[in-house]
Amino acid sequence: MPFPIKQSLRKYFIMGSQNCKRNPVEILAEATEAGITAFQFREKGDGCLAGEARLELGKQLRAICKRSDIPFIVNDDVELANILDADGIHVGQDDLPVETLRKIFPDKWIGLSVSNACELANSPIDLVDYIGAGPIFNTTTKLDAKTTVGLEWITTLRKQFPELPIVGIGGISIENATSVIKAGADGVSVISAITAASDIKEAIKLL
Ligand code: TZP
Ligand code: MG
Repeated sequence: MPFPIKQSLRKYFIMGSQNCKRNPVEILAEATEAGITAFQFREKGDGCLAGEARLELGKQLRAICKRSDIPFIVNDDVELANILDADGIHVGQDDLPVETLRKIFPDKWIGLSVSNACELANSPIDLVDYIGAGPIFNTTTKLDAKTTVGLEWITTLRKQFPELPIVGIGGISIENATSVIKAGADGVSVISAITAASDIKEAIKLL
């Protein structure tokens, strides 16, 4: 993995076509020009693409990341991560176990969502490259999001794992992003702060 992980987590953009009111390829192209530091392809939820259409979009988004030299991470799909030659895969607590994933992908980044102490206790943190902590704030983007955990969750994780790459997620906006960093996160991951912005470049600059 040629990318420095903590720097890559700084402005981590997550998107699938279901999050977009216009062409996701254009949105990602603008976002990379504006300085996002990593991208996750998360084609998931109401209205998402499947099959060939999903793969086709994935190929285009992958190509943009390659051109812009930022890591391309696939959400929760081993086959897609393989086909698209992703730099990493991000999974939740109910997805394929990290132990299994690590065997499949000795060299790819593995990101794991961790939302509370119970999940943390059951997570093989030594096998993951970073964790996604949240939802920090209320979000309407993910309908089945877990209970909002607040900035305290980041503070707690940071105390316990001084060196672990941590990215905050959930309801992060231009207005509250700094508080996430101050609480101890290495970066912020956002969907709607970018996809719903009237001026994507300005939004990313302000983030
Ligand atoms: N996981 C926890 S909250 C969330 C995900 C994928 C959605 C984040 O979207 P937004 O629009 O940045 O709140
Ligand atoms: Mg998942």
